[in-house]
Amino acid sequence: MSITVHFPAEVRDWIAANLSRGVAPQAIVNELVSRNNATELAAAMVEAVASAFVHGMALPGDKLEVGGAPLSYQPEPLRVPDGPLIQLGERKVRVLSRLQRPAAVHLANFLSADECEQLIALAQPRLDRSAVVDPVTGRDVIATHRSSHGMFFRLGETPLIARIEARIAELTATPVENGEGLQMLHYEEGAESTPHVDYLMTGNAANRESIARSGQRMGTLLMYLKDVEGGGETVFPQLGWSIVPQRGHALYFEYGNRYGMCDPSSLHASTPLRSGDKWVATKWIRTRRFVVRKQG
Ligand code: PD2
Ligand code: ZN
Repeated sequence: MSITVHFPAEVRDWIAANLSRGVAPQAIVNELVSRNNATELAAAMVEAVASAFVHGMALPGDKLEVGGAPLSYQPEPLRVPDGPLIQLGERKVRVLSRLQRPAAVHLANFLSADECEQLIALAQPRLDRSAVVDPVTGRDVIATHRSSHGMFFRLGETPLIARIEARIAELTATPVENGEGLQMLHYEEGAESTPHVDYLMTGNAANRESIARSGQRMGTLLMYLKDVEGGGETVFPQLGWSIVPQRGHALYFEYGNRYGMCDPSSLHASTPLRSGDKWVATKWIRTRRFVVRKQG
């Protein structure tokens, strides 16, 4: 049996702040118990906030169900058409494999060799250390989970980018405008991307504002622009699945469902590059039109 209790906003925000700082959930429960909360209630409050973080959802409101079944992610089928070949404009893309959870498809011939080379040539002079939004402060910082160099193109910045973005929109059945600017990543020997999810965690104000502007991220398309010599594989550690980058191939995975939850099984990484270099273009797709944050 479950009961519904009042969940004071200040307690919820205090739990959120501690989880964001990396305090262990059990330590937060212990602290709440030492402040005269029942153990079951303390555990339910921490679980509710932690579950919202893990599933990329808004923090709970002022009512909390104690003793109910925990929320879990309900997977939905990928938006990508069935079959071994997908016609995208002029291009026939070949399906190499599909996965149910996270919903994913591995494709060959998504980009031509010439398109890969042109993307690299356009990005090369504009590379910088990869910057991300700091999960705690919300400011732009150098990504600590990534030791590659990167840059972003604006939406439709060149005819080539516009053509590729139209292809992505057709593959994913989402409007071009829902895509963030194409991100280019260049990994050199030793560079990696440590395990992370691409959807936005709701523990900081910058991410919550970004979700309010553009909706949550719901899918990622990784386009491999070059074969790798050793290492540099995209891995899903919870599945033990690894994709070896090959020029022109792409990996598309979705992690958002109709209930606004995100799939924690989409945790992924890029293993350290052992030799040569690696080039990847990433398109993150939102549930609504992507609105660029005003600098200020
Ligand atoms: O380069 C990759 O394989 C990779 C792995 C994980 C890229 C990203 N994440 C990303 O751009 O989000
Ligand atoms: Zn990623």
